[in-house]
Amino acid sequence: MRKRWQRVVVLVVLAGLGLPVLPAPAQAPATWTVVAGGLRDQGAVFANAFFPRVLDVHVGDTVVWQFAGFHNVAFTSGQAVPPLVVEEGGKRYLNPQVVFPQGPRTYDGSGYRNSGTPPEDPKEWARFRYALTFTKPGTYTYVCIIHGPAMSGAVRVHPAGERLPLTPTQALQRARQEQAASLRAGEQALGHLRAQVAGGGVRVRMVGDAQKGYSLMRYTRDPVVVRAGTTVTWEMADPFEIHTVTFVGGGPVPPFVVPQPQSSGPPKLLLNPKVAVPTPDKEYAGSGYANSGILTPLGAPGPHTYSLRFTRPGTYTYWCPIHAALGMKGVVVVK
Ligand SMILES: [Cu+2]
Repeated sequence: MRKRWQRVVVLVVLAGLGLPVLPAPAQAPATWTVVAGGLRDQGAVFANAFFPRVLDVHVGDTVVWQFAGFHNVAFTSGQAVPPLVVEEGGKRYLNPQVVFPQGPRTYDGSGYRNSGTPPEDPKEWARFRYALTFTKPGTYTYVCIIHGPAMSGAVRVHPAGERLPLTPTQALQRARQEQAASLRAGEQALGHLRAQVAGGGVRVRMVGDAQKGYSLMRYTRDPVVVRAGTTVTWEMADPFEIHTVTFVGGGPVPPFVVPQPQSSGPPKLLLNPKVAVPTPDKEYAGSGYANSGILTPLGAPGPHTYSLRFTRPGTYTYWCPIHAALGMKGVVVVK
């Protein structure tokens, strides 16, 4: 007992001299990398996951998200996740709380932090980064609001000096392995992406896999060939994405988002009604504009399907304007 008191006295004296009393932190703050998404086959295979999905770091460390797709990184601290789309005056806009950066670049487990999204052009994605420094130990989950709760990750922030399972270099290797596995699984699915004959019609499924962390930005590998009078039904089977089925009849593919400049601040990002709102067509006779409107991911409120009966022989190309930059189009051949 006396010895312990003597030690305290010595420490207090040392502290008074300005000498270091506590052991110095084991290491300087480290920087870690998380890869957001991934792309393969000219954008046909799209990884919808964070790699590594769980990352262990020390308090004081910084995590840098490196983007490989159109995603965002949002920490909500247990609060409700902001919606991707907001309505105003009968129009729908992308939520500025999602598409623009929010909050300071440090995080202690409270408040809202958001990376914002990269520019729309896929060529710009790889340059986009988001850095966040973690100032308090804890386990923090985050989500990509663009792709919903199926695309989430976690950062486990350990107290200083605690042993971590991986170094930053090893964690990045793990990230690359996980990303390659997701993209490989997507590529395999792409290999047998075919329409199915079902109940007198033909079904085209828009595919994704929450477990394996990918979506396919194609409808079918090969054109869908049907007889005149056949109904084709497109069906969402993807937990992450929204798509449309849009026949443009030789016209241009309309943009999904129309930026509206404001007198001050960032533009408002209008969802083009031409893409977002369905046309009433039940049949397609080979010309004009026929559009499904937004088909929503599995697990979200619908619509999840769109049907058109093809009445006239011809070769018809259709698009998903949301993913046109990734080459998402398909062909129906009517005989
Ligand atoms: Cu799409």
